[in-house]
Formats: sequence, C-alpha cells, structure tokens
Amino acid sequence: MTARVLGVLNVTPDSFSDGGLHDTVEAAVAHGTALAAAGADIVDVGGESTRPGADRVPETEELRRTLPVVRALADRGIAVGIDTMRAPVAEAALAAGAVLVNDVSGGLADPRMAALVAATDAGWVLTHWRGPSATMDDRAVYDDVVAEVRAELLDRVDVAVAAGVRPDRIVLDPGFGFAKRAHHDVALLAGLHTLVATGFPVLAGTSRKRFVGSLTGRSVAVDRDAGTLATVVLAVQQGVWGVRVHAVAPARDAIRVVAAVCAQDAVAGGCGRCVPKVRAW
Ligand code: PMM
Repeated sequence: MTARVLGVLNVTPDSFSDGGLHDTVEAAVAHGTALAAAGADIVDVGGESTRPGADRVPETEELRRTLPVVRALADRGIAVGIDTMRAPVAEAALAAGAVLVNDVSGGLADPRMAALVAATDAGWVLTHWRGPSATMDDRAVYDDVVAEVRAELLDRVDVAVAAGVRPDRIVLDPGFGFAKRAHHDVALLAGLHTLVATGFPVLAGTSRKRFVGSLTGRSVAVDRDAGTLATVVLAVQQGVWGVRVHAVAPARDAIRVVAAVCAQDAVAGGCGRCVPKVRAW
C-alpha cells in the first residue's frame, strides 16, 4: 500500500486556509464525501483552529461543530479521524464512528487522552507540540530541531505506552508550523527519514503551511498547493506513512508517481523507501 492521504476537513470559522468554508453540517459532510471520493483514506475532522495565535474554543462548541459531521461521514462508510486535543471530544467522536484520534498536542493538552486511547482500538497521531497556539511561536527555539523533535516525540510515546496504548496504534507527526519557524520546518522536512527510522508510522502535515508560503512567496494559503505537492513528494520519498492535505487528488496522483518510480529504484537496489512497510490499524 502506498502512503495514506488524510483529507483536511475543518469545521471552523477561522482555520487559516479553509476556515468558514464548511460551517454547516451539510456543507461539511458534502466536502468530506468529496475528499473521500478524491482519494482520501481518512477524512480528518477538526472543530478548533490551531493557526498561530488562535484562542481555544469551548468544548461544547467543538462537540457541536464536529460530532454530527463525524457521525454522518462514518455512517457513509468513510474512515474518519478526529482532530482534537480534548479527550471528551475524542471519546464522543470514536463513539460516533471515528477510527483515529489526531491530537496536535501529542497528549500534552489533555492528560486524560492516553487512557482514553488505551481503552479503545483507535489509532493516535502524536504530534510534536510545545504549547497552545496563542504562544507557540515563542517556543520555536532549537539547537538541532530534528533531534529535539524526535526526542520529544519519543518521550510522548513513552507516556502513551505507559498508559497502556499499544505501540502499533501510534503515528508520529513532527508538527510542521507548531512552535517552528520556517527554517525549522524545512530542516524537519529534509530530516523526515530520521523520524521514519524510529519504526513508527510518520504523518506529515505540511499542507499550505506558513513555511510553504515563505518559500514560494504565496501569502494566501489556498495558493500554496503546488508548493505543498513538492513537500508531499519529498515526504513520501522518505517513507512516511501518510500526508495530511487539503487538496487530496493532486497528492494522491503525486504519491502514485513517486511509488512507481521508487519501486523501479528498489529493483535496481536503490531507495525503495517510499512504500511504507509499517502498518497502523
Ligand atoms: N496541522 C493543523 C491541524 N491539524 N494535525 C496533524 N496531525 N498535523 C498537522 O500538521 C496539523 C494537524 C493545522 O491546521 P489546518 O487544519 O488548517 O491544516
């Protein structure tokens, strides 16, 4: 199987690239269905913006935004992830049919998350995070960003496993843009293979992020899909398990092309890394 594609479905008024586009249940379900039809393996539903500087939304509001959408998509047979830092939201979404908890705080924002995931069959994306969006830019200080992100993520794995989470449920994500400056994101993208070498499935969430904007001069997030595609190719070549993107169809095509070329390369004794060997649920 080639790298998975997670399609982004933000049911928020203020996400940086698709905020306000899907803020009725009908619009969100229609978009989620379209993402699945375009080739998303998982539709990742989020009800709280994590853009830099964003404030938290109340839990009741996050539940109101996400739950009907999760339920409707799951009822249609679509694999759904819940993008949340809150255990009660994850719990409700799993009960409504979600199969994956995508926690951009890596379990740090809500200490109840590990026990919740341990009690279920769900996968858990642990993302590298150093604090809430409102203040994260102040924490973007590293000597060696690749080594530090890897070490901090493995600390989160230890906490998860100690709480009873099965290691084969865990996916690691370096958290592009979360307490990172553009040059940190570039270094992390170049060094993704270091994270892949841990043996855990790795997810790359580069889509339309600020560093793509600064590399391309594109200040408008939706204009960053071509730049994003380059990041998808670079990530997949390094053996990531999946990519989280807004524009699903082009990413799916790019992955097919990279996988075909890498398969040739493997025959010739070359990389062959782009077909992930690890399985996650
Ligand atoms: N980025 C955003 C939201 N959720 N989840 C994971 N696992 N990794 C990410 O990099 C990530 C995420 C940022 O906002 P967006 O939903 O508007 O892309």
